[in-house]
Amino acid sequence: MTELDAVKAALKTQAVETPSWAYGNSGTRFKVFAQQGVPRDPREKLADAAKVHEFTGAAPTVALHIPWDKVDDYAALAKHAEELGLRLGTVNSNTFQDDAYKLGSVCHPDAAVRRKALDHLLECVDIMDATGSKDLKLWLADGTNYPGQDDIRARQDRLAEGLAAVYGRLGDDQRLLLEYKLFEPAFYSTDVPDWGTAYAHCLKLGEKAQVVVDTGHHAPGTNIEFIVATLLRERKLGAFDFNSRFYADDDLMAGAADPFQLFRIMYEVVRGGGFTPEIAFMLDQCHNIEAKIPAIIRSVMNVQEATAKALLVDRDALARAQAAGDVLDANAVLMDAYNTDVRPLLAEVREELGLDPDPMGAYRRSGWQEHIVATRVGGTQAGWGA
Ligand code: LRH
Ligand code: MN
Ligand code: MN
Repeated sequence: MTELDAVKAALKTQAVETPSWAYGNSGTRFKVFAQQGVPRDPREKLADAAKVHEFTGAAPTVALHIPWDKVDDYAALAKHAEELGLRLGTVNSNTFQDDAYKLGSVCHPDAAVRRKALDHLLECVDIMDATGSKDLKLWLADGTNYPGQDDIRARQDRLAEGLAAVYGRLGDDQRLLLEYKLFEPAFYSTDVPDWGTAYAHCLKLGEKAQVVVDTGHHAPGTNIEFIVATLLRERKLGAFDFNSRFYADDDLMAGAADPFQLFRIMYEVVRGGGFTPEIAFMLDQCHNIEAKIPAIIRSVMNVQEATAKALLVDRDALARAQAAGDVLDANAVLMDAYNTDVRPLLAEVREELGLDPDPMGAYRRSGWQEHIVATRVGGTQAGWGA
């Protein structure tokens, strides 16, 4: 096999999970802009996700958010996904949209609120049992707004206790994925603000607990690829939430704001042996002003392009330049790969998979957008941003 064939073979295995909520209406706290043809229920979200997979061949799973995707029968929803050529992926918990959670969820000072949050998290594991999902993703909106509002250490103790209870409920093949976020909605202290805190909790919990890196959840200038390299080295990287940011947690299309950063991240993934199904490569974004399905197709393509470039890095030449201390050559090897136009290569990969080489054009020509606009009235909101 030539090196190029190996790159192509790797690209054919790529799977990007799309989030159910990206198909719904969304916005900012200022305004949710309703679009035409938006799904009215989880089944219609899956129908749109199936189109993304049909035209990219690289989006076989869909993440759920509970209760945004609440249904009576989760096994039936999983079966429906299968009929559409999809599988249900990560179950995302939601302990941030209930009045009870004003002062937090599993870190709340009141034991009754902590119990309510824990019950929800345990219910998410029940749902995973029904859907066959492997991963439970926890993002906690817990924190405080004012110094002195609550005891920072006591909140960590409550967090550890809550996480341990969820961890104890996991099946052998299930994982707890802990997502950190620098700030928001709390502004003074956040209970899981960074990878170090998430890592410390996951380390204590055990092998089935791993960290989620959401690319939008860092301070400007943070070297995210360093975090990725470190977590991979410690076998504690569980998943990505890909999206783009200019300022804060903007949730723009992955690879739109800083494609070079996405390349650097994917290079560390490839370098660290992380390009495997063990790591969930998920999108976590919303499309407030752009058409949703094509935006998700574009995002999947952006992840594919960053991955192709990362796979093209001449690692032998890079290792030689690094060992020789040749700073300029080493940097040039990396930049050569980044500056390669991989679009023709990906078009070839798609053709070899029996797909249209141009997923955006194929979607446009498919008539699906016209179909959903004509048949769906009153689309659902993604769940937040109102
Ligand atoms: C929090 C977050 C988390 C949520 C999602 C909707 O900002 O990234 O992953 O579940 O947004
Ligand atoms: Mn996220
Ligand atoms: Mn986020």
